[in-house]
Amino acid sequence: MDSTSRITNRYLVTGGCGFIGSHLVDALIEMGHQVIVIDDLSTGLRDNLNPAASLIVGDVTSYALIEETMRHVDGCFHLAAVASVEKATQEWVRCHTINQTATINIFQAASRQGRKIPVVYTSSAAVYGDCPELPISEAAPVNPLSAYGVDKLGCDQHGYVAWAIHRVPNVGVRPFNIYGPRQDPASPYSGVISIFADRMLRGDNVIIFGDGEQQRDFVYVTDAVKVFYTAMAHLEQRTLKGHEIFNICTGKATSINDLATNLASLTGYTEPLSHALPRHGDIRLSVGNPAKLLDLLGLKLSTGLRHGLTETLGALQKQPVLRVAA
Ligand code: NAD
Ligand code: UD2
Repeated sequence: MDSTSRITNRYLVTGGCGFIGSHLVDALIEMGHQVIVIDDLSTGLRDNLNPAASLIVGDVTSYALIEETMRHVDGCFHLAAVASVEKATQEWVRCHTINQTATINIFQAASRQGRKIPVVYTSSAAVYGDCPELPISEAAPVNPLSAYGVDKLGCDQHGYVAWAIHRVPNVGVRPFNIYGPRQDPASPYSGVISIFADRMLRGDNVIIFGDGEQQRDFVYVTDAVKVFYTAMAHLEQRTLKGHEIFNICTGKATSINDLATNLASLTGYTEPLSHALPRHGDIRLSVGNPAKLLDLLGLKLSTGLRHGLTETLGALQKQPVLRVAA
């Protein structure tokens, strides 16, 4: 499956109305594939979804729904989750069901079709916790610091079982910090870039949790989705082992203080930046090693932070609510 392929496949994308999922759906449709989305619209938006995709408004924790839908597809990209570390702390049991049990639903349904359905599912860099090895490779020790990270690690372990026992070929991707258009700035649980960008454009107060010297590896969303569909292509061509894990990262570290300074210069924001207590379970240094992405998938995620921030700001400024506020 690549942009030059003439084969049309039908894919299930869970969470396809969300931030990353909707960009993945765009890319799949652009390549000529058919897409069915399951999304409960809890954080995703109908408006994010490419009109060529079919939407089932439903819950990935429903096994019956997943099994029925899986009958009609050639492959599955599983992104639906509660993506906020903070929210998964507050709603522990509910988020466990969505973030881990639903992934087992996907694997079991994929194993029960006539042909085993390949799955690319979404783990997270949160599985590494405060990792002693920097930059963090996929072989680094795992030590999640939050319920969210524990559940994502559980997905990886079930991914192993899905192949080793049930012969479902699968890849787990561990995104570091993804940003770009459609990351909802209105939610307090959104990513730091969309929150800071939105608040600076409005002239509102920006809060840095902790001293701001925590570091993140920021990846532009259209780079991130390349990893999903390239991994699927390799599963289909059987050029990977039946269970593999890939970081989605650039290898470049940016502190939250530097991010704020960068965004302030792009938006002309001159207000002083406030600080508040660090978040519970906040990882100090999160920077990935992209070597395996290059070695096995031939991918280098190269959109520079400044370019990505400029694109993100441009998209935010086009949103109607901001035009009214301006
Ligand atoms: P998002 O909140 O925009 O997307 C998640 C989507 O899943 C939303 O459309 C939401 O409505 C849907 N969803 C949630 N619960 C559901 C349920 N029970 N049934 C059906 N649909 C449901 O978040 P995102 O940033 O696009 O995250 C996508 C995936 O990537 C998630 O698995 C997340 O954990 C993972 N991830 C994201 C990042 C990041 O930096 N954004 C980093 C690491 C991992
Ligand atoms: C991101 C993902 C999460 C997970 C993890 C992987 C989002 C929303 N979450 O969590 O799904 O996979 O990466 O490790 O993308 N911050 C501020 N001020 C704010 C908001 C955030 O200082 O207003 C800080 C925050 O304390 C953290 C950093 O910015 O140190 C990044 O926060 P985030 O919520 O964007 O993402 P993170 O790394 O907690």
